[in-house]
Amino acid sequence: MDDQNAATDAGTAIAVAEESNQPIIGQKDKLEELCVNTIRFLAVDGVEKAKSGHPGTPMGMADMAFVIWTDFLRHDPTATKWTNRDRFVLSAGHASMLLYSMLHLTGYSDMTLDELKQFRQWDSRTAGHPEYGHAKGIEVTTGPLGQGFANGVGMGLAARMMAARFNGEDAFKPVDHYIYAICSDGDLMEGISSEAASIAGHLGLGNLIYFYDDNNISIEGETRLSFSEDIKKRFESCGWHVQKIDGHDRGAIRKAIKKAQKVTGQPSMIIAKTIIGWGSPKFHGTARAHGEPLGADEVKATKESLGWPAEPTFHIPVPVREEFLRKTKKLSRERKKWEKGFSEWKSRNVELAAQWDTYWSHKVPDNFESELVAAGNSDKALATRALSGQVIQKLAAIAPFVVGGSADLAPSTSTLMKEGGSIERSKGAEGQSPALDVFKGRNLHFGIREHAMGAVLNGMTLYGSFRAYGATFLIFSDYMRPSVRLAALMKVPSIFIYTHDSVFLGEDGPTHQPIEHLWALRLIPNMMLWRPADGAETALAWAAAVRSTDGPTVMVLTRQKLDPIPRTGPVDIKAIQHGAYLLEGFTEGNITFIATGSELSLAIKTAQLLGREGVKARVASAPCLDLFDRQSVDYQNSVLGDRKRVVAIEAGRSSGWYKYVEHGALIIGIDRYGASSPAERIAEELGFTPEKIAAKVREWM
Ligand SMILES: Cc1ncc(C[n+]2csc(CCOP(=O)(O)OP(=O)(O)O)c2C)c(N)n1
Ligand SMILES: [Mg+2]
Repeated sequence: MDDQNAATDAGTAIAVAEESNQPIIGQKDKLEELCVNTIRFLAVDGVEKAKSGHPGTPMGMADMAFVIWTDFLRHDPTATKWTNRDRFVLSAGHASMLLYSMLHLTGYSDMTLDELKQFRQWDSRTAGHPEYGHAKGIEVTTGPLGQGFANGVGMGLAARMMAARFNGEDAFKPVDHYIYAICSDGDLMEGISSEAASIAGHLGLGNLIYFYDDNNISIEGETRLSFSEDIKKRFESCGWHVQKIDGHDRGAIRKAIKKAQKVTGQPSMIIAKTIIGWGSPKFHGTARAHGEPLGADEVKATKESLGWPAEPTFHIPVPVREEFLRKTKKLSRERKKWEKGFSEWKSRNVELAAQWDTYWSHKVPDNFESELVAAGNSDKALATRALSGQVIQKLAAIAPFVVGGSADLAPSTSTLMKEGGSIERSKGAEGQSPALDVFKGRNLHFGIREHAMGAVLNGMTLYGSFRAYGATFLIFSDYMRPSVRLAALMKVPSIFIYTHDSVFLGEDGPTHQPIEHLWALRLIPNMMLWRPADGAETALAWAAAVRSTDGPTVMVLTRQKLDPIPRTGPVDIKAIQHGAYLLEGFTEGNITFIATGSELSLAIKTAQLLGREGVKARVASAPCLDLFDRQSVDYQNSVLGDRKRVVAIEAGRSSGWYKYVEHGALIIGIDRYGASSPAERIAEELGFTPEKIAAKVREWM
């Protein structure tokens, strides 16, 4: 049957089902029907008990989930970090009961029935949306729609890059798995999915097998209210392989997945027509089924209509439990087979095997920090973006698992690994997906797609083998804030590089000049923001970023050149790692300057100027306030001194500094938008010169 016929057929079948509301579509295998209804009613009961959640979507997706998880998804609940497992991303994360039920039914030990009963309650593993880290087997979440779609692309890209590195001539291929995802109308309405689909299609990520839960419903009602594009054409035009099926026909789902698996040079989108709230006599096919409990009467009616016992709730028939475990066991045998093949592969490929371990362990040399500090050294005035570029070249040499790219700004962000090779289509083959070999490259080209870049980085990082960075201008961090926040929330150590970090970028003007961004980013909990002032601080920011295991790093770098910070003798690595520290030669005085990044040399010059007038000032550099916050109060006091006698200087919003000083202190920030002009004039106008600051200090004193 061709796609068009299949779709028409699906439409007819759905119409019939809607009419009769009998489970007549899909294979009429009784046991399977029982399994699928178990998934449905776990969601119904979970939401009912919590009095909150989304029952209808799991009810509609149950057939897809059942087929994916029991016939295809190679996973082993006893080895949840198996590197070659298939990944499953529930991009429509509001359907979280679906995922929790699958984890429970397939035997993930920490997803007990009690957890299902604690859906959406304090401290349960079954949060409203399935966050990474809450329970084993949750690969990634989407609370904000569209993110999961793009995370999956990052996982697919990482898998391709690993395959290029390790699937050689040897008959055994260590990397040969898929990324399965289910996304929804909301995911596809969000722009991020278009960006991510565009990248995935461009790169021909044939390891992606995505389902679109095409149920015509979102919160406000039918999608005809706001969504009418041709999804098939949209994805085809992005280079995807697209199929259309009836999402309740398990035979069709199986066939479609098999077909998708054979398409190796294109990502696959399977558009599956489904009915939200399938089985509910009153609410099926309506927005009512989306986001509220069915209510006692409708639960009763639904159970009756599908021949399900009203009691007990959270009912799992014995044959269903057995069937799930039997099928999961069969799938997990693949792991044992893989382990055996892999250990033989290791003995045949000793050198590659050692590299493999480095990728997955992120092992760095013992003297990692000092090697990077040496690489970041410069006697001349250089921008911190350029110093970061020097450090990146060193990382390229000593940390093979570090990869990254930029949203079309690599020359400006200085993030290119010079010897890294680039993941791109070859010249003369613009219409074709890149060959696997190309994925050996380390430089990624995200195109001008910051939103997807953030989420792709998170997906790559979650994949496990890479420490990935993405770069753009600080102003455009706004375009990727949701991903930065999710990385922090889920403790994912992605690395975000933001250059052109202040009004001193100059002539591009206020649309490009960050003002509130430093504090806006610092407000995100569980994230380290570094704004280094010289090569040593930049190097240690990188070291911390690469070593982090429990949260993202944001690195904020200048466009303009900065005078080197006077340091005599070896760099005091420990001091910098405290996040803020007093500079040597500036440890005595009645007032304390504290500054970050480009304003540190300004603070030094001002202190020197005042020094000539007999005013002694201390100067503290604060490259990472998030780290400084973790130090003891005694240490913090030792740096800040009398908190009323502090002058804080930073080219951005001033308000955040009141966390560190008492009222009466002097904060020199920028609480207006910038202007288009050469940087020197901006500094003059906004009072960021030693003379202007010294004048303010004199007045304040
Ligand atoms: C970025 C973002 N905006 C809004 C929401 C709130 N929200 C959650 S589900 C939903 C509707 C989703 O419709 P659809 O994706 O079709 O899911 P279905 O109703 O079919 O389950 C909305 C607006 C969200 N989670 N993320
Ligand atoms: Mg929908």
